[in-house]
Amino acid sequence: MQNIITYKKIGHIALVTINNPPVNAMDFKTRLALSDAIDQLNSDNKIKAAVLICEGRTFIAGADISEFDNLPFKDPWLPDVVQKIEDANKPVIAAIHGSALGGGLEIAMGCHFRCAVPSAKLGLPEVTLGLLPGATGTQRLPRLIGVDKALDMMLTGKPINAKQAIEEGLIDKIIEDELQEGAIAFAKEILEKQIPIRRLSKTKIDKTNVTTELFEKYRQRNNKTACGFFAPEKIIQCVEAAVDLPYPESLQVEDNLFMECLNSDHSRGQRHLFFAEREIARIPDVPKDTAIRNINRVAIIGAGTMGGGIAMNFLQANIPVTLLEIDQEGLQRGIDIIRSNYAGQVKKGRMEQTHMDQYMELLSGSTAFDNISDVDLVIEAVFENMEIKKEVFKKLDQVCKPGAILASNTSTLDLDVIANYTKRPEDVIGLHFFAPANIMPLLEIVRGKKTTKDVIATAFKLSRSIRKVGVLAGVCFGFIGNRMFLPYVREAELMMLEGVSAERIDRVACNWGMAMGPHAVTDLSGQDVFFKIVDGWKDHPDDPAFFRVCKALFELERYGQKTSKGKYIYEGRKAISDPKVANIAQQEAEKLGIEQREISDDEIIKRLLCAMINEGALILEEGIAIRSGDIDVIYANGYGLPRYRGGPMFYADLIGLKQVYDDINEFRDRYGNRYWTPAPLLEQLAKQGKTFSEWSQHK
Ligand code: 3H9
Repeated sequence: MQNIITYKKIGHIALVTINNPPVNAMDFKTRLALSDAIDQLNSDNKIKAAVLICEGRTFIAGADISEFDNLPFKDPWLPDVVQKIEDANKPVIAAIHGSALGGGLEIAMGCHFRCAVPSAKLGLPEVTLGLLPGATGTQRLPRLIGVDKALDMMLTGKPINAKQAIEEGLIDKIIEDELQEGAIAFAKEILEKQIPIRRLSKTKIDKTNVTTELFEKYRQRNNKTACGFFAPEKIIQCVEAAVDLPYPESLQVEDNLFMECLNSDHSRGQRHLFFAEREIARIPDVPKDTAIRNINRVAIIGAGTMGGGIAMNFLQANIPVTLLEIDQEGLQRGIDIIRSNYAGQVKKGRMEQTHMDQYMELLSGSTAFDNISDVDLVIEAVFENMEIKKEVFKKLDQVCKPGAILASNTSTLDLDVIANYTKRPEDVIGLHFFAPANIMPLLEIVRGKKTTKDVIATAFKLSRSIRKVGVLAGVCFGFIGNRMFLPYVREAELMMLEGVSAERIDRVACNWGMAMGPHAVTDLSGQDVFFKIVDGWKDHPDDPAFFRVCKALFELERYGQKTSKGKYIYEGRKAISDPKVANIAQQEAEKLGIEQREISDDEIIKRLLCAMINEGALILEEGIAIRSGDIDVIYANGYGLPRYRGGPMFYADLIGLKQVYDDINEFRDRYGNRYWTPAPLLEQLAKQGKTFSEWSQHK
C-alpha cells in the first residue's frame, strides 16, 4: 500500500504529497500523517520551505464527512493540524489542483502562501452539509479576503475559480504550467525575495465597512434563501465573533458552534443526502463497467411545455435535438416557447446571447416521424393517455434505427404496457422529468420488466450529462415520487372535509419546511390534472371521499392558478384564501356524512407525513425503490422537501419507526384501516428497533 503522505526533498524545498484517494479527504490517518510531516519539516534544518500538494484528481476535498457520525474525533483534530501548519518555522505553500474545499481550503489557509492551476476551484461548502467551516475557516477567511466576501462565500457554499480567487486575494499565484514545478519555483521565489511569512491567525481583520448593517444584510438574505436552515445563522455569529473578539476567544466560538451544527438533526439530514446522492447510481445488478450506448442525437415527441423543457436540457448539454409535433403550428409554437425562454434568460443576464444562438442552432423541428430515424434516443412527451402513447410507440418501433433507446416521460402509466407496443421492449425505458423540466433537477429513471442493463447504465450517464439527479424506479402507478405524493395529498384533502382550511394545512406543511403546501401544489399543477390522474387510475380506492374536494373544484372549473381560482384565488401568482372553498368542502362533507372536528397542527403534519412514509415503506418492500436513501433524494430534488429534513424516510428513521408505527395505528383506530394499515416492513422494523437506512444496507 502507498503511503498517505510522502516527504521528499528537492534541493532546499520539501515536497509534502498527500495521497488519499478518491478525494484526499482529511480522515484520521491523513491528519496524523500530515501532522508528522510538519514535525519532520520543522526539524529538517536543510530545508528552507515546503510545498503541500496532492496526488490524484484533486487537492483536499475537506474533512472526511463519513467520520462525523463517530464522535469524539480522534486527535489530531483538523483545526490543530491547520494551526500546526501555520506555526511551521519555514514557509509552507499550498499547491492546488481540482478542488480545495472545506477543510481542504482551511488547510490551504493554514499555509503561508497558496498557488493554483487555472482550473482549480476553491470553496467552503460546509453550509450545504448543515455545518460551518470549523477548522478555523470562519476566522481565517475574513482575515484573508474581507468580511463581506467571506460571508458571501461561506453562506452560499459556492466554490470560486482560480481567476476569481486571485482577484479576491484567496490565492497568491496562478500556475499556468505543471503544478509541482511551478509551485517549487514559487517557493524559491519567496525565499529569494524574502517575502515575509503571513500567518493569518496573527493578521488583523479589516474592519472598514464592517457594520451591523452588513451582518443584517446577510441575515435578511438567509431569511429569503435559507429560511429554516440552522447553520447559516451560526456562520454569521462566528464571523461576528471574529470581528469582535481576540482570536483565541473567537476560535472557541467557532468550535462550539461547529459542534452544535454537527449534532443538529439538520446537519444529519444534509449529510445523509450527500451520501445518498452519490449512491443512487449504484444499481446492484448493473455493473459499473456496463457498456453504454452513444447518445449523439435526440428526438422529443411533443412540443408542449414538457417536451420543450426536456429539449432545453439536451441543447444545453450540446446535444442536437429534433422536436416532433403532429402539425406545423404546434411545432412552431413549441420552438417559439423555447426561444422566448432563452431570450428571457439572456435579458436577465443569466445567459450569454452567443450561448442562446448556439442552443437554437442545435434545435430542429419536424412533423414527420421518418425524420427521426437516425436519432439515438427518443423521448415521448405527449399527452398522458395510453391510446396516444400506444400509437406513438408503434410508430417509433417502425421508424427508429436498431439500438435507439425509446423513452417515455409518462408519470403514471404502465411502462411495461407501453414497451409491449414495440418489438423491442428491451430498449424501452421511462425518463420521468419534473415540471418545469429545464429547471427541476430530478429525473426518475423507470426500469421496465425487460429494459436491458446497458439502457439503464446509459440513462444514468445521460442524467449526469444533462445535470439531472437520476434515480431508478420500478414500474407501478406513479412510480416512487407521485405514488407517495398521492397519499400525502389524499390526507390534505380529507382534512379539508373534516373542516380544516386549505391555507391552515398548507401553513403547517410550510412551517415544517415544505417549499409549498399540498393545496398550493395541486393548484399549481391544476385540479383538472389531479382529478384526471386519480379518476383514470384503475385501482383508485373505492371511497367517495377520495379527492372529493378536487373533484368538486374540477366540476366548477376551478382548476387552480391557470384559471385564477382553485383552492385559492390568484392575483397573478399571489394566492389569496377564498372562504367559498371551505364552504364547498363543508357541503361535500355533509353529503358524505363526514363530521367536522377540531384537528391540531400536530395531527395535520403527522397525517401528511405518515401517509407518505407508509407508502414509502410499501415501495421499499415491493422493490420499486432500491434504497430508502433513493426515496429521500427524490423528495429533496423534486418535491420541495427541505434538505435539512434529509427526506421522508430519513425523517422517519430520525424520529424512530416505532413512533411512526404507533401514530399510524392510532389513525387506524380513529379512521379505519382503508388508508391506515401499517406497511409490513414498517411494522417489522418498528418491532425490531431498526431503521429504513439499516434495512436498505443489509437487505
Ligand atoms: C468539512 O470540511 C468540515 C470542516 O470545515 C471542519 C472540520 C472540523 N468526505 O462527489 P464524488 C467521496 S466538511 C468523505 O462522486 P466528484 C464521495 O462520497 C467537508 N467522502 O466525486 C464519493 O465516494 P463513493 C467539506 C467524500 O469528482 C467519492 O468521494 N467538503 C468527501 O464528482 C467521490 O466523490 C465538501 O463538502 C468527503 N469530504 O466530485 C466537499 N468528498 O465513490 C464534498 C467526496 O464511495 N465533496 N467524498 O461514492 C465534493 O463536493 C465532491 O466530492 C468533489 C469531487 C467536488 C470533491
